Amino acid sequence: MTVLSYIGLGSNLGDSQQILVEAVQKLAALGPVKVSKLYQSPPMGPQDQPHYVNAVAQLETALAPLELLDILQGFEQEAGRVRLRHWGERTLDLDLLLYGEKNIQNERLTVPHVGIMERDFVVVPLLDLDATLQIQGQCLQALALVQQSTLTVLADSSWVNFDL
Ligand code: ROI
Repeated sequence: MTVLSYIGLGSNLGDSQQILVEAVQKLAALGPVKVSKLYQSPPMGPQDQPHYVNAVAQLETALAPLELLDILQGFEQEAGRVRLRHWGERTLDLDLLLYGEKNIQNERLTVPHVGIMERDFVVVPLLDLDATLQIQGQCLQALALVQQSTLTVLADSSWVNFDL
């Protein structure tokens, strides 16, 4: 039994686009992966930090949520994850946004991810992957922040080469 999981990717330190490419290539070793377009996004949080590069990946997986979380945290460490301050700049963030239709709440993990509906840098790329996506009965497409998006498209969904 597999589920479709959605993973948010963000970086604003180092060569952010290359860091996201390498993260998605590692995800692709776990199972079938699709990616959203690649976006640039103004920082949510302190404004005196660089813009973020953001995307979302869809991973079809048989891994349990906490197994997947462990792997994502391993990938963050391998990318030399640096986090300078709360809501500040970071080398690589991999957030487990959605795991099928499941609601999960424990000490390590909240799914759907907290704040998902308020973040255009999550909602807009999710809609690239599934334009009909609903979260707890709410159509993402209908959210005001989709129309008022602050994102800039850096590349269409061909920004990762999966043939390596
Ligand atoms: N802001 C943007 N634009 N993109 C992110 O990925 C991001 N990640 C974060 C905080 C610091 C909340 N701000 C962000 O963790």
